[in-house]
Amino acid sequence: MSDGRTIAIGDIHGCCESLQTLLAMLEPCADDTLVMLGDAIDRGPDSHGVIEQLLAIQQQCQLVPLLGNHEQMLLDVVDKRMPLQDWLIHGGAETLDSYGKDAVVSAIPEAHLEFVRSWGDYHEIESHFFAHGNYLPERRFIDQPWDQMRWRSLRYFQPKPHTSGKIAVVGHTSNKQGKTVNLGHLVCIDTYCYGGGWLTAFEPATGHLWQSSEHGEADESELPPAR
Ligand SMILES: [Mn+2]
Repeated sequence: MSDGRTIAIGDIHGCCESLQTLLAMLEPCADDTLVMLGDAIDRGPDSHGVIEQLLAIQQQCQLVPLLGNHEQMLLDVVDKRMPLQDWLIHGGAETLDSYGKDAVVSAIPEAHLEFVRSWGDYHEIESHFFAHGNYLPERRFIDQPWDQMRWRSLRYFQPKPHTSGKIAVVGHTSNKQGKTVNLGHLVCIDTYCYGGGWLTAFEPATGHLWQSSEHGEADESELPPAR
């Protein structure tokens, strides 16, 4: 067992500057585990740079990247399970732009695709579990329909506490005011970075929050009480 910290990072969505600022604040060391909650790519300015940073940070600490629905779309397009156009209109166009002017899907290096393919569905620790979007409260983690849960917004389905008793840490449902949401049994840290909000990191063990923005701002606070 490592004595390091476990810290979740919310939806990055191509916000490379914010990720850089956040990592500088966290100063993760070899014993620390960063759980990236998915949607690292799409919509924001530099998905290419984000993937490069995530690859690089693995030399510094433990990285547990989870698949978001946007990585799912990328892989579905690459594997020809989804029309390209469906991804492009959901922020995939910005991702391709970050790989070069007029870049096409084949411009994405195989190493990046293989990396994304290695990402997981969920991660759990003693007290909490981590997933991209949502979950079914009565199902065991290994039995969850993660392909669907990656897409399911908290706006339409607010799950009851998970049967395991563990607290959920999720992203996906962006809070347009840039605020974290604490329901007690669920914490959502998608704070709308690409839309002018924050990129948020959250340490479940302490409730500490680190936030950075595309404008170079940085902030630290504690998770507000459950509402
Ligand atoms: Mn999402």
